[in-house]
Amino acid sequence: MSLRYLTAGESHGKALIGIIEGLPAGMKIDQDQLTLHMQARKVGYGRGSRQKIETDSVEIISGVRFGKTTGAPISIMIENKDYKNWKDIMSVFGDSQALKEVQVPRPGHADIVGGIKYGYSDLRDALERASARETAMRVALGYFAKTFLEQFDISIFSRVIRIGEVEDKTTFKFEKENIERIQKSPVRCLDTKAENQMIEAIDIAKKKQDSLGGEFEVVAFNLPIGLGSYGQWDKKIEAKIGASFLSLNSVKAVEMGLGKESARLCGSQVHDEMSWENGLKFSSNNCGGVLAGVSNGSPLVVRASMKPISTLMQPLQSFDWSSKEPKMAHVERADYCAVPAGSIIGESLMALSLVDVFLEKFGGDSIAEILPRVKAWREQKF
Ligand code: EPS
Repeated sequence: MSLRYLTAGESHGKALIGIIEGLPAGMKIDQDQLTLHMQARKVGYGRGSRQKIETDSVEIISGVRFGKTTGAPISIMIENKDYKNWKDIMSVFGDSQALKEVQVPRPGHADIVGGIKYGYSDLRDALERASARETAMRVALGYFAKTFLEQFDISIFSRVIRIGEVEDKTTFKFEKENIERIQKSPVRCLDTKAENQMIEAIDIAKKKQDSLGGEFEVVAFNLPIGLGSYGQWDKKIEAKIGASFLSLNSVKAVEMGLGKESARLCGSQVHDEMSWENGLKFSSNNCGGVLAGVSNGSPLVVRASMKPISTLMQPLQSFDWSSKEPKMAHVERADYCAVPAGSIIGESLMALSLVDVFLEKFGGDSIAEILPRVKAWREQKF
């Protein structure tokens, strides 16, 4: 693995912490860009009130000096602004006896498996770390990965293509107008008709005190051919992307290119025809930019499906963790739909996976060392 990263922190604890290691020296880091990058995950129709409390400002602790990476591990911190309201409940020392413990696990959440696995009496110990608050840190780490890729003119965009039953069937063309349209949309949807229906679907779910899932698409443009490898299972781009996207809270399925649809079609309808015109050309991109674990120069297209949020204001049937008597599930403040946020997180996950395969191929200690290597690779003649 050429790039490693770790996160720590609880949803209502003092802060989230992240470490990213493997990025070269000499990369320009801009605090304003980082702040802007963090805002996208906080917005989106269907979010709960927590986002009004958090600022998600990132403090860089190490690995950056005078606005440039040094090549040392980068460590960063995001303070949880909500912590001041949870100081007693999330206290590092003392005891929890006097506090109200979470005793009724929510169907679909980590509460019960965490409780059994770690032997907690207060199920809050499970939900605090399992919470999607952690994704704020992965997005912050993703800023460094995206910034690295931008040095090589690689850009990553995302959009929402489904919320519940509502689907946006348009294809995404890499055009400024489309990108701006998605960025302006409260549900990050390209098609205006679908956007209105998605908003309506979220409103209905909220009214019914229910939640909604959906699907988002992440696309990376201008990747060089030859990233990843079929030489070993864990070196394939699909393996890295699959693991990373499936590790995102609520994600239940990940597809690349035509994805599941390819199972229904004949080979002649699926495989992208090729030609050589001053370089490799494909007549379509059903494979989603990857052949046998290796990038083929077409846009890398990934779609992920998210299940609905598991905290329901109208709770489902569960049981009391101490008495084992039936009881309705624990209710706590939550989002109604987090798919627009999911799409933003997906961009960072994609960036982190791609930097890993990129460094495996072109790795070096400084940007200055890597740039000519990539240029020469891109310009080679066959
Ligand atoms: C989450 C529950 C909500 C979300 C949270 C993820 O938090 P709270 O319980 O404090 O209302 O807002 O997501 C974030 C805080 C975030 O920044 O994304 C959960 O249970 O996963």
